[in-house]
Amino acid sequence: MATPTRPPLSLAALAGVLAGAVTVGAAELLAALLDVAGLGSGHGRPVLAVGEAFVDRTPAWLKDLAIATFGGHDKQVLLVGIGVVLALLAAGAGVLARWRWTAGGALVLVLGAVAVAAVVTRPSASAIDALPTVVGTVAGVATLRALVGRSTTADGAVSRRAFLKGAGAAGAVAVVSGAASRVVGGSAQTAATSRAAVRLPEPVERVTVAPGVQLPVDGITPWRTDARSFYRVDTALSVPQVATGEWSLRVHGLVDRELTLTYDELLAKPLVERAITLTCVSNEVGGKLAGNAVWLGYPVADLLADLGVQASADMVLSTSVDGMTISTPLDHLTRDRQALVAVAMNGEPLPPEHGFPARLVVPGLYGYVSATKWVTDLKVTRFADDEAYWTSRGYAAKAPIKASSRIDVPRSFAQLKAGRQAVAGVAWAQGTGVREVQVRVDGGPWQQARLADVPASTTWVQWVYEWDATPGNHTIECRLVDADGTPQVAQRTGVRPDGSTGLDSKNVTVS
Ligand SMILES: Nc1nc2c(c(=O)[nH]1)N[C@H]1C(S)=C(S)[C@@H](COP(=O)(O)O)O[C@H]1N2
Ligand SMILES: [Mo]
Repeated sequence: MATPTRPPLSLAALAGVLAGAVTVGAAELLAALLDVAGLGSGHGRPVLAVGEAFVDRTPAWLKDLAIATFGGHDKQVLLVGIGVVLALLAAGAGVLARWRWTAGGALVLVLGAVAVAAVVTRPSASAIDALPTVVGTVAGVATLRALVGRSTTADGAVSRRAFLKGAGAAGAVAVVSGAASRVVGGSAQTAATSRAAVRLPEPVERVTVAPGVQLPVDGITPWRTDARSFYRVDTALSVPQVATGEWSLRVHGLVDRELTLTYDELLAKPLVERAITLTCVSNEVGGKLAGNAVWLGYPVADLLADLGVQASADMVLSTSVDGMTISTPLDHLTRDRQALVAVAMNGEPLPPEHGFPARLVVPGLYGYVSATKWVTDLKVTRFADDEAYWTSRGYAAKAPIKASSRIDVPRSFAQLKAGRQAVAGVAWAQGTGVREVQVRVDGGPWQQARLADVPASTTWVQWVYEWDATPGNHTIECRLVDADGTPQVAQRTGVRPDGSTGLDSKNVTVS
């Protein structure tokens, strides 16, 4: 038997993958240690940084497609994709190293350099955040060298055993460091502990939710959306974990007096409840990217009232801990006391996914121009001077929510029995409120649906139409008329640049 002087291809590829795993594991552990020591800024994790840099550069159409295809799972899909690409590249580095180890090592270095570039260009990252990736890359190169170098000794049998030993050791290092980084990365724990300790104050203004908000129709969207089923849209790949003790809100810019508010100071303000339906600009007609909750918070109008907002200002640029920027027309925030710096949702402190400790909630504007989660900074400014994240990515700077209505029951392609059938759903026109919802079958005359109660015009409203279904195939459509008497726009348009229009419809078969 010939004595191999190089490991077989498969083992070389495995060596590459293990070197990649050691790189990531070591970097994750070091990043977690730096964060716990208070030295890192929470941005030192290379895979997340690469993913977030990728999200920032994703063209809007691809982003829309990802949201439409994977919904709330778009992040997991992206991370799995990055993992697969990384594993393939790492295997490639192993194969290169088998040919010439410097070539394999160089590929690992290039990958490390890309990750470092992603890390240091994250908003609010500091130079020290690069350290974990640098150290991880060095560890990865060393692993590759040790594994490929070891098995190039003269005796094939011994070298294979030595390789497997080395591979086992590298695998163990990767798994243990990865697991340890989870344990050390206690920021999630600190944030969760501080959330559990929050005692919400009694609101000084309450929302009274009558039982009549909810129609007795099976399958209709509940009027109030549970936090767990509330849609989620954000660019952060890992949910920012912010403890109340480390949170503050700075208000500055075109104001006579700046202000910095701690969480305790915010909770000590007279807080009010508001029922507000949030809607995403990416929501297609008939889509599910809308949710309704009762929020508790401090009116932005009250917050700004004492600060002497200057006459030239026309916008508030809000920034979150994860670097998202959102521009909201000043007038929309101050003309009434509806817009909130919110701390709670449906009677509970905000869940981390929905912006704990605090977020903005503004009725009538799509989330990307209003609903900043994990908000820490409000800059009073002008549209002429500052541009927000999505505005520089092809979405409109100003985006009121377009009135829309949706059929929840029956479902598409439902098989129904002839006779009385409930057609029901929700409708929203947060600007004015919903006056009427109408239903038509097969393009016939518009028929009036019955509306449920609502505590405010800032929420969606449930509706139901009792349809006398006749045998055959039918198309059911709905539309709303807003409180000003304007019917919902029937013309179909896509979500970009400022929200979709068109009528929802369902095809059903009645027998
Ligand atoms: N920090 C931050 N806030 C954000 C976003 C984000 O990506 N990051 N997305 C916005 C968008 S596009 C929408 S539609 C709403 C969604 O809020 P939700 O996830 O609580 O439903 O949050 C807004 N606030
Ligand atoms: Mo959104």
